[in-house]
Amino acid sequence: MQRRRRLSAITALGVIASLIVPVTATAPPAAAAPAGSKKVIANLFEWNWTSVASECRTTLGPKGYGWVQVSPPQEHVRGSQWWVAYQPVSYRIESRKGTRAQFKSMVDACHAAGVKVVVDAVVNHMSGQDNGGTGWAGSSYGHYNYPGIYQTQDFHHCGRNGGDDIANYNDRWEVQNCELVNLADLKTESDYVRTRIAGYLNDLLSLGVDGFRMDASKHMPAADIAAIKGKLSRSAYVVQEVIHGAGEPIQPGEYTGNGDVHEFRYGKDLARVFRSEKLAYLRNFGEGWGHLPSGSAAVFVDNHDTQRDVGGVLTYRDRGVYALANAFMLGWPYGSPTVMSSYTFSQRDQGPPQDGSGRTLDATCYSGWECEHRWPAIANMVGFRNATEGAGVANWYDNGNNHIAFSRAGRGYLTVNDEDYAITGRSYYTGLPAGRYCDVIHGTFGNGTCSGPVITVDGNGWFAADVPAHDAIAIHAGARLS
Ligand code: LM2
Ligand code: CA
Repeated sequence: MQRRRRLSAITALGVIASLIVPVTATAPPAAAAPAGSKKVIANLFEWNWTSVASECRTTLGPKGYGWVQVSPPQEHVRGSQWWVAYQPVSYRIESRKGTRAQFKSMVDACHAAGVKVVVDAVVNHMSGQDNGGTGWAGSSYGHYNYPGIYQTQDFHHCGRNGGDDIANYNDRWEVQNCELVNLADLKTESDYVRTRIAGYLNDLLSLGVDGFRMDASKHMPAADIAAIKGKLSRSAYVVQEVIHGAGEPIQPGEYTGNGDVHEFRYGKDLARVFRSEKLAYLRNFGEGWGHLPSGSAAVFVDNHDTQRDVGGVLTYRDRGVYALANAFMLGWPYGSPTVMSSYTFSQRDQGPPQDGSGRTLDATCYSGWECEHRWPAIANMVGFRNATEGAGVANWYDNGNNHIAFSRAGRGYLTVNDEDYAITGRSYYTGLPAGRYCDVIHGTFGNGTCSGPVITVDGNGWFAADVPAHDAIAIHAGARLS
């Protein structure tokens, strides 16, 4: 068993093939998680609605993801780049990703699969086109004129920096009242604008949506977001995008009263630990590192912005190490995790695979689309997360360097070896009930069987196993054979 795994685990390039080999999720859920305990979000960035619907049915539901995050659904400016979605032209649910009807069927399909839907809501601004134009669905618009929705009096004109653009992030007023890269900045302090935004969000709620990722939240005062939230027709999950900047006046902590807040330090710090520091430092990762309180933090290894930053976070390009970082995130009980799912790109602005008219093509995993959320080490760790929800960390071990291990009291155990050498001849104290557990990093559990190595925990809570270089072992109560 060990030899087989080591052979499959290491390639000439040092890439851990076994961590990233595609899996087709035909198995039933690995763990029977209690209701409401499925908190992991899959961010299917730029997937079209029909592809999201089928992914909910075939993979997200079966693998135990509780949520899917989808890209902005409103009408947007025309263009092949991905970021056209961040330039709204109207609030019609009509985009390169699909029609209103397709959106509605997607929400229904995801719900039927037990997956809730969080929508990327772009409400700080409209387009950034000086000359206006015609939107995806045919609406004509000007930079500060969106017929029937917003006119010039609904936008900020901060009168700074020549073109009204934000330049100084050390100035709170400027960050919230000037323009983010020329995007027409809405007067979110006005009751009319708040009502209009809430109208859009309520329309989405009427289609069954369960939550919102509030784009560019730092550029709206927390009180404006609170006022918009107060106009919603029912409660919804809210996660706000507030990128932490050291020393800046606007801090992520200001927004926790409205809901969760993205903790951007998490992915940055995790990348630094994996690239150039020691995994041993992770023993107090999260609040111990000055990050947001766990109950308010929404975390991710990378997102659609940070994966495009130069020299930044770990991404799909890092292959096996990226899988290990996600396995750690899912195993470690800090914050609420989102798993990124990308299309392959070679240039920052490059849009998703699309047809001649700009319509997004169906997502095809491992060809044009990375589908990180299906990588076995990541997808199977969602079951680990669900099975260990609420259990604290116990039995931390580290070798002072890049080999760590910990249990999730009574429910699971994860060991990550990011050394350049295998760790052999060791036993691990798990505190778990005796039994035969599926190593979900290398095997999928279903119908009482494991497609990979089986780990035997003895009557005293110990198991013996070798861990190859840059690899991991994970076992949990939801994937126990006997
Ligand atoms: C976000 N969060 O706060 C999104 O996560 C991020 O992806 C968005 O930027 C941004 N805020 C605005 O919603 C992206 C992209 C930009 C792009 C904008 C608008 O990163 O590059 O800007 O969307 O589409 C592009 C051009 C920029 C131009 C602007 C307006 O790159 O040069 O500004 O359009 O035409 C003159
Ligand atoms: Ca603003």
